[in-house]
Amino acid sequence: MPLPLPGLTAVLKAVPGVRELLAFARRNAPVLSEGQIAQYHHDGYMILDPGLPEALLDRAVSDLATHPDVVADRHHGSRVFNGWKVSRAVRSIALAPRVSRALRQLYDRAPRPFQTLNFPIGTEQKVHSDIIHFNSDPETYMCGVWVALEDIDMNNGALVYYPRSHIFPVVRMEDIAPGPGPEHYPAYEAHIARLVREKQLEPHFAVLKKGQALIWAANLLHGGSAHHDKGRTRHSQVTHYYFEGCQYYQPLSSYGGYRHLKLDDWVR
Ligand SMILES: O=C(O)CCC(=O)C(=O)O
Repeated sequence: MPLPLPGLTAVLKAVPGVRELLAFARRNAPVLSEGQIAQYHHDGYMILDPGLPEALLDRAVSDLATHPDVVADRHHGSRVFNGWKVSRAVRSIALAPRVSRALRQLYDRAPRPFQTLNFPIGTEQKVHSDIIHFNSDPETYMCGVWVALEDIDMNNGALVYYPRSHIFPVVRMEDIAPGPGPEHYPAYEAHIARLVREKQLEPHFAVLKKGQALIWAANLLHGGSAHHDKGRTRHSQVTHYYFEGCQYYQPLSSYGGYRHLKLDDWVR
């Protein structure tokens, strides 16, 4: 005779605190296998399906469609900075539970999303490591999660990245220029381009289906590849995350012993 499990479940759920406990367990259930975690740390990136509803992805695009930063003077650098402040869909993507759980598994600390960027077309941004912009103490507790808001292929500006480049020594502006200031950025880009050439790094391209995400480690070299088909869009959202319990700072405006700290503007 089958056990009366449905009835038993209902009885258990009626016990005070059990529903909350179940919800907590669901929220914190692992989404990555040990193999996926090892692959991420070995290669410096992983592709994840964050399980975001298509309607949410479309809403993020339509919410920002008339934003002045992407309407007037559209060019490959066009982006909406911190669109989460005006679009609940952008915010929901940045706070996606599956992404948060995956990041917690990868870093063993709670992720803290600190900015969103929404791109209507490919950035064609030169190759760089995010550490030049955002660092933490302890180092490398930072990552980017790039979500395709439409299908991405080799003609509409796929993200380019270099697997395993995250294990190279961190390049600081002070290593290649007289100081950390942003005015030396072209020299930094030239240095990284040379590094890629000299080490004969093999580019990979984030050819992703709508809704897929690429997570990259803080020091992974990446950029935007050529957006060949000018008649197409490349809607995407990148959210940058730090992790709890660190000091967060911006190296390009940190001089000598002074650190330009990231203060309280977390995605929330
Ligand atoms: O989306 C892209 O093409 C580049 C994005 C990027 O490099 C970044 O967010 O750090």
